[in-house]
Amino acid sequence: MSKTTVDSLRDQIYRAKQPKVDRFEFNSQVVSVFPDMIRRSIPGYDTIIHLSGVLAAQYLTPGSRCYDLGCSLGATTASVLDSIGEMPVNIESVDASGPMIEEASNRITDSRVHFQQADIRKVSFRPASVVILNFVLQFLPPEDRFTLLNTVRNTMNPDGLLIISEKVEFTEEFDEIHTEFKRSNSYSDLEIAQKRQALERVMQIDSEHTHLNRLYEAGFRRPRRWFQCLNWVSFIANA
Ligand code: GEK
Repeated sequence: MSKTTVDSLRDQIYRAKQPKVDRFEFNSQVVSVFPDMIRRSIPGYDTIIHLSGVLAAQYLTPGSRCYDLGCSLGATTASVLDSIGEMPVNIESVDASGPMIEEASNRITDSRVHFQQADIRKVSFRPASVVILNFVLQFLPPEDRFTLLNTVRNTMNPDGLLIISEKVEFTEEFDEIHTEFKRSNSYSDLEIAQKRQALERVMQIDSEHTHLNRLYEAGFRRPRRWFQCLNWVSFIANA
């Protein structure tokens, strides 16, 4: 029913010294190395993606809907498909980047999945049992985050599940270990520094406290952390 591929080129985008480091964009160059880039940058990425599918499957029933917001190449979408077997559901996988959506649609062909190029702040949400935001809220302007979560909450089915994974503010110690993690994955200090510069102001992280409070205020019940690896965290909450 579905076809997924996970191959990717090695990320060398920031390997050479750049005269001027441009603002980071999810363009076709990033798409070509994305699976390699994200695995070498986010500790715990594979576990979060795998478990997102397992968690989603607990809440999906035949005919229900799941949103994968900021789906990139559809890793989370593929994990949900792996966990639900042949169950007939609707998966709405949304990303603002044209090159991401184009490549995701090549990688995953399953009649239950609908890929859409759109800004997640402008989606007309329909009732859903599961909504997943894996590493995307941190790319929205902070002032837009509450409105999105509140809209999602108000359109979800009662008791539905929200999964939200992010980099969060923790101690400098964890930041330093994260840098060591990237070095251990063969990123040089120049690559790490240039990528950090490119992401400045593009990716703005919150504290765990801000996340949990915002989820309560948006109307979610029992927001809770189910995973943490250094400064990377995943929360779940119920509608
Ligand atoms: C994964 N979830 O593999 N609307 C829609 N998409 C957006 C927006 C927006 N306003 N802003 C950013 N994006 C994926 C990984 S990556 C995380 C998510 C990372 C998209 C952007 O185009 C990109 O594809 C994705 O959010 C973030 O688990 O690269 O660190």
